[in-house]
Amino acid sequence: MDIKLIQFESHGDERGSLVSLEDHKNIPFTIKRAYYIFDTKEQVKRGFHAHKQLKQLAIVLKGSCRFLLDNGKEKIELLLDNPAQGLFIESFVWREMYDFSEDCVLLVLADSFYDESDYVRNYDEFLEMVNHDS
Ligand code: T46
Repeated sequence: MDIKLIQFESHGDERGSLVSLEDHKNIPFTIKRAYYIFDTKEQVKRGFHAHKQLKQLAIVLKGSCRFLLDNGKEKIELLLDNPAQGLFIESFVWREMYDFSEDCVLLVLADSFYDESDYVRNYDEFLEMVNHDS
């Protein structure tokens, strides 16, 4: 599966913690866009799509949420609850996000600008695309 959990160096001292994110150092691409998801209502599920090109890295800055990741062959469920960890997601990975804690703030860094034509929002279409060559 083309995903990776990246552990960031946390610069901590008696004042607290600090994590720094840098293109092509601890972020495996050039950051073109950042967005964040917060104030998510109870029982809400988000995502339900894959991307054709986009690479992204998700960091839960506060609280927690779960990701279901699916490459058409296997599925992995991950709990994100550590602001010093980033989940890198390559293209052609179906994602669903759920179990958002009330205080969850999910930051996502992306390697491209927003482009609706890059989304695959139909699961059967996604399966056809990833299983095309096998
Ligand atoms: C992803 C997961 C982790 C914009 O106008 N600009 C943006 O950069 C984004 C990301 C979204 N939007 C608009 C499009 C929709 O009208 O915001 C609305 C909500 O987006 P969406 O329903 O796609 O949100 P999620 O949480 O299902 O998915 C988002 C990202 O879209 C997606 O790329 O991988 O978070």
